[in-house]
Amino acid sequence: MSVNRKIQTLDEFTIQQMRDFPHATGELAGLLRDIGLAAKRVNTEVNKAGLVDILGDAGSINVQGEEVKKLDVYANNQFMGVLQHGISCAGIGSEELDDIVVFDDPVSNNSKYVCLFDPLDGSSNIDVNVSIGTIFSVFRRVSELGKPATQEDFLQPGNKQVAAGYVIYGSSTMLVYATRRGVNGFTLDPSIGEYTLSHPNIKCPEKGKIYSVNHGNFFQYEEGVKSYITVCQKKDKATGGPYTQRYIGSMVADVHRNLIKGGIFMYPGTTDKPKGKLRLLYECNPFAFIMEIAGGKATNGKIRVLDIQPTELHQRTPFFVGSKLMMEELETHYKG
Ligand code: AHM
Repeated sequence: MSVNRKIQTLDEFTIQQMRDFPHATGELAGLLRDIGLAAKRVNTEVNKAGLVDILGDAGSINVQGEEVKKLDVYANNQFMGVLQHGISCAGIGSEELDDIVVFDDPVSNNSKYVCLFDPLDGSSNIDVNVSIGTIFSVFRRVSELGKPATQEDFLQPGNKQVAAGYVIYGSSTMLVYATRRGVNGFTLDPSIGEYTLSHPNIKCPEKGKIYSVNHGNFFQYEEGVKSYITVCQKKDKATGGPYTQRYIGSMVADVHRNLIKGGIFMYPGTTDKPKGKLRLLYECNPFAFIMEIAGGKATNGKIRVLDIQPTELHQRTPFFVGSKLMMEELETHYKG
């Protein structure tokens, strides 16, 4: 007899997915569980962010006698800690750290995955109670199992990602992750402390009504980008314009909204910063992967983001991501 389960937790879901692959080792499920756990801890601290003046500023000592860390350092340590002490990850790369951290112990050296993450993206928004997030990307190692992971494991193009996802600390906390099988979203139910499947098989609408870009930089964008932005603002039956402009300045929140509702997010290069601001490995690759699996597109203005061969850990890239038809319209104006 099979019981009809209405609620499915993240763990139940990943185990269910494993059952379809009899040869799966459970390492990826373990990795996602570890990420989910670290995110719960970060979520607890993010929710208390407004209390920081009561509990003590970064650099001071809190009531428990512990040093109060800046939230992004705290988040970095939580993710690094759970992955290091888990059994599914050979090493990490983090936006917070200059270099990769290879765990190099007998268990980790036999783990087949490495993980890259931005522990707290949009952290400048914490002070004003705006949604922020964690972004992660998982690669299968190319180095020999049984030995420590190497830089090569981390510098793989995004099309080699095995999974990618994000956690949004918003009006509710959600973990969304993609594998080649689909994109699924789980909302944290605070009453049981579990992520439960709330957004199964997310598909990005082919076309939306939202464009997200930092307008303050408008005069620094290339002509093609300006031309597309102008199209977004025009009343036009063919495009469905004018679109609505929405830009939080917290990428996880901006792209999450556009993924669900349909839309386009752009962080182009500027005359001051031709490569833009966003990091290929920690921000763009994961969102490009998620969006493509959901049916959307992601480019740097010239090529698919997922086809960029990274040369350094912290490299930046212009980034355009969103609904398929809106991205195709952008391409008619801007070829990088
Ligand atoms: P951060 O690493 O300082 O948090 O910056 C990343 C954030 C993204 O979440 C967001 O899309 C972008 O910076 C906003 O930048 P800008 O204020 O230049 O528009």
